[in-house]
Amino acid sequence: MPQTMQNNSVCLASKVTPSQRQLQWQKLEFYAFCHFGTNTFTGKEWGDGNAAPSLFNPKHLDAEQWVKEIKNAGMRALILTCKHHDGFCLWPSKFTDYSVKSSPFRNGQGDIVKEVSDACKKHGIKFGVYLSPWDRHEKTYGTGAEYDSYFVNQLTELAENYGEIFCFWFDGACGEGKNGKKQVYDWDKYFAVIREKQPNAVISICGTDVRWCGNEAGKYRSAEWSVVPSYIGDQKYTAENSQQADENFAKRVKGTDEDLGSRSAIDGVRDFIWYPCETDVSIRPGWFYHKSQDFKVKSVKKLMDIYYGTVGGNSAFLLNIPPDKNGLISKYDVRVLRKLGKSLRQEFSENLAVSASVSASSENGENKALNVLSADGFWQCAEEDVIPEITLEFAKSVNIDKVVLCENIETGQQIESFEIYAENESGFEKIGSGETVGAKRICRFSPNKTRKIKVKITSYRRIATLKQIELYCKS
Ligand code: FUL
Repeated sequence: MPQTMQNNSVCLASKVTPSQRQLQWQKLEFYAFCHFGTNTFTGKEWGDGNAAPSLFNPKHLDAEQWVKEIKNAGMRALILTCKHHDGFCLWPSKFTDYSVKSSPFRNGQGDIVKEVSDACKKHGIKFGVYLSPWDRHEKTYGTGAEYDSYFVNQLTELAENYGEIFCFWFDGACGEGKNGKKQVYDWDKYFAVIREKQPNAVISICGTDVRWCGNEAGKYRSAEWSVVPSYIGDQKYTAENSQQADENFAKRVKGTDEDLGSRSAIDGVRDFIWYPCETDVSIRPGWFYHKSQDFKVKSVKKLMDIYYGTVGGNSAFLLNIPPDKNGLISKYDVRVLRKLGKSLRQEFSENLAVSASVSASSENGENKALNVLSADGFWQCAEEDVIPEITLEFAKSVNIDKVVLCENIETGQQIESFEIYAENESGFEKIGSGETVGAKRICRFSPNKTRKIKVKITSYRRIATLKQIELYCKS
């Protein structure tokens, strides 16, 4: 244990670890959101629940096109808005007529949840469900128990009929305002259905497994902690910080606090949870497709920046790609997605670290330094090693422009600061540094020709581990 561990809160935080389902979810890293529904046809962002189902007619809907483009762009899952705030259901729910069954889509015989979940299965990506708790159409909304049963019935339909679901995403947004309907959600009841029927699924945002980053603008923290004070996991806290009115919320960068987990942020706190971050942002200004935004699709440069800041900054990246009125991802978005996929493949074409030899300032038992080169095991320094170092050495010099570090989060998140050095003719030169690592930290710099890369852990909590070190250079 390092000398720097003077504070009890830090010790408590360092002992918090993820659940199995959180560990599985963390591996997905980058996945898609698809906002689709009556708003796609009315041009709204928040439907009021009165749009006629007859408007809903995506004549060329092709879920495989969505999934192929999403997968090709490097994403590993897709979350569909099965029901947004307007209450319209993309599957023929038995509990309401406000759904695809009352629309001209496939003559009222269609089921978009089925088509999309089948396409995900066929192409090997995971499928997730967004079901808005706030419902502006359903008459029982605001009655308490009656609406809770309605919601549970819908959750049950989704959990039972569409195969494996990796995530249930509960939005905190509600625009009822002072004089609107008040529904006190029975979250425990909702969660119980999910745990029983889909035990491996994470419950996100107004849920216990995955935390909303606090904004919708793609803003990320420079130091992201997955261990945070427990009150942050309270659904009320999430709802209070969520969208309350149909205005330009997606542009607001100020969300919940900038620092949730550092020593000063947790000083005096005794209760902690493992509550890892997800950053959701739309490829367009709106969450739903609007033709007027065809020329406002985010650039590859912007998306890559968000990718590095989120996936490479201990957060998942949930990128919204809204299908258009035809039921297809539009050519404007496809163009960017294809370039994005190509860019990611070029940036991470070959992990150069695998041919290095590895040494460290210390090792702890079986947790050898060499383990950082493979998916199995991890490196852990000796207890008395205050500033542990690990060095990767090559027989011949290599060009490197990115270092990827992963902590062994199964034993908690511990690293508080690190530095990266590359050896050149005049010795070791510092090429990167940062605070947290967590599940993944990607450090970028201009290409360095070097035979040695050294990672120094300059501050950590209870134990210092690295599960993996990867090195890349753009091809
Ligand atoms: C917000 C909602 O109000 C938006 O419409 C969108 O669904 C976004 C992902 O979450 O809270």
